Amino acid sequence: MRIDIITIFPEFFSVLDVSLVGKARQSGLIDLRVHNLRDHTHDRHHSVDDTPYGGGAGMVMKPEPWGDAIDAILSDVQDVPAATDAAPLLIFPSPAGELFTQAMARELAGESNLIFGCGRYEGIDQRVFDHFAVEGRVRLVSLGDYVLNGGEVAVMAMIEAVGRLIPGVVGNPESLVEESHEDGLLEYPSYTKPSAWRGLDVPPVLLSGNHGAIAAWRREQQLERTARVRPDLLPPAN
Ligand code: JEB
Repeated sequence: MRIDIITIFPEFFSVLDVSLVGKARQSGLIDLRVHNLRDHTHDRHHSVDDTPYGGGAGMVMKPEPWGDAIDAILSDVQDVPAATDAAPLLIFPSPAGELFTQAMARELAGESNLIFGCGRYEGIDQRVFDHFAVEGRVRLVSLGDYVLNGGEVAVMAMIEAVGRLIPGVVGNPESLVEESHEDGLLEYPSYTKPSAWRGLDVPPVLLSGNHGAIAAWRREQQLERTARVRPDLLPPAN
């Protein structure tokens, strides 16, 4: 999968050199490129923002650098005809976007080419989304109902969630299926050695060797936890 990121803070993304995504990049499973939006400014001060039409607080990102940065990536992607069938998907993190979920992560993991645009200030001029939606595919996506200062942290979360679903990135595919949200419930609690620690014992059923009893206990824990912490995830009781 090829992933392009446009940002005014390219240094944020140095964390993607490490851990799982870092290994996937080294092995060639993920081709990740970070682009500085300021490289696509043409004025002396490399301006990326201006005051909002209609007034209001803060600044808005100007459309021209975004248009030029995205055009440059799109023509570069078209020059390298990989196994790419569909057009690249443009994703803009936004507090006004649709909610990012595990289901969306699965959809995105099936794409061959993602382009992430990281806004700052009060966001990006609406015409950038409208322009690229005419010919291409554009999605505004929100991490959740809280306010961030820009799209960078949201993009890192999305790349981590999508990256681990790409075949070959996570060592054990079983660990993908067992996890939170893949079956619509929260995870069961996990324990490792020692069996007694600071007066707290591992639940005896886990030491019993009775695999049926262990599976039943884990399912019960999942249901109890989900009902207590995230009742919204349970199917309606009627
Ligand atoms: C994403 C962003 C800003 C109003 C207030 C602040 C670009 N879940 C999320 N919360 N906030 C963002 C997000 C996601 N995804 C987010 C992009 C930008 C916040 N801001 C600051 C914009 N409008 C600028």
